[in-house]
Amino acid sequence: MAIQNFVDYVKICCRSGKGGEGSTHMMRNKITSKGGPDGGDGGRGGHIIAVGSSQKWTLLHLKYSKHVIAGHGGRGSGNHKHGADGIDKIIEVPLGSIIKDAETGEVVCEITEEGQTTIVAKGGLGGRGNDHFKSPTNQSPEYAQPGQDGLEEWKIIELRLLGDVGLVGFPNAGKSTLLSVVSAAKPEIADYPFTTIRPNLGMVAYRDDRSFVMADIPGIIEGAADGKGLGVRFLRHIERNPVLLFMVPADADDIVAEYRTLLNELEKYNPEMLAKQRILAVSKSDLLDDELEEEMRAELKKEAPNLDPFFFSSAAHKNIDKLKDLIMSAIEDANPDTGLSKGHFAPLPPPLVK
Ligand SMILES: Nc1nc2c(ncn2[C@@H]2O[C@H](COP(=O)(O)OP(=O)(O)O)[C@@H](O)[C@H]2O)c(=O)[nH]1
Ligand SMILES: [Mg+2]
Repeated sequence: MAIQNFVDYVKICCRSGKGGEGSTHMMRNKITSKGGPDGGDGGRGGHIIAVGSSQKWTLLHLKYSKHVIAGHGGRGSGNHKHGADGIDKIIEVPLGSIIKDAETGEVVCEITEEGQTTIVAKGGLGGRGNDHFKSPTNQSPEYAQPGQDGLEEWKIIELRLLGDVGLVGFPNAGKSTLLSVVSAAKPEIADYPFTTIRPNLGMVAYRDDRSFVMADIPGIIEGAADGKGLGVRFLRHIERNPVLLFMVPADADDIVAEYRTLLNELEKYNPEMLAKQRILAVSKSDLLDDELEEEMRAELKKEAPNLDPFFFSSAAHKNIDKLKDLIMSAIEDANPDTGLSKGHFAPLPPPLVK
């Protein structure tokens, strides 16, 4: 999938249908020349309805349809005939979509399940026909209600991938490599920053037929939370992951400082991110021999006694199983009631086509 096709944010104008007007018809036929009112009600205007679909992976299909418009309700007619309801407009959204009001930022709904439906903009009510307005003093009202106007509202749809553990690190930390080693996902990997230009999810098989979902997002760069670079756009994808795995490569100049910068960026983006379970891991530990690793541990301990970073190497497959244990127990700690992840398992995106 090309980058520009991975659309995870759209702003659309939802216009629901106007209700049909009620009829002011009076009954007339061969034997009744001056019958009473028999005008039917107008039909309701069409709704704009969002439906969750596991067949959609992005919001691309909504990117070029800025205006989403539902049909108007039909007018009522004689003989108490109800007007037809306006045609609803259905928009399919991927699981993990969040719909917000563009003006207030208020969350309208969050779609996480296949077939889940929500009315995003309600159609106007149909007007009532003259029959409803009969009274002892006015037996043949020539009045009927007009239909209620539809709504015109801007909505934002955001896609957040759902996973259990999110990888956080600068570009080149080895995030995508780790995902490719522990899951069947095939993320882009290369020795230059910003290889990963869209998020990747991988299902990681664990012991006893259990599994968790790992989310690899493009690397965070300093200033990401202020909107610099690619980083911030993707932070929302790990906003709901209960566990974050921070990765700093063994050849970093200053591991503790890098970790603090990452924390800082996350906090600037959303302070709640720091309430999650965190693991700090030093990746690419194959670059260190045992002696050097010990030295580094001792130094880190001196500098930040509480950090206790975990060393692993995807390339040498060193400590990978232990890392999985660590992640799984963090997921369990995050969701103590069930012992299982509360993160919904989002469908995996289709394989990359380059
Ligand atoms: N020596 C070593 N290199 C690694 C390891 N993991 C990843 N790399 C290399 O580091 C570079 C960046 O890796 P990548 O997974 O794309 O990093 P990302 O930007 O964090 O996703 C690539 O050249 C990888 O081959 C590792 O465990 N050891
Ligand atoms: Mg990557």
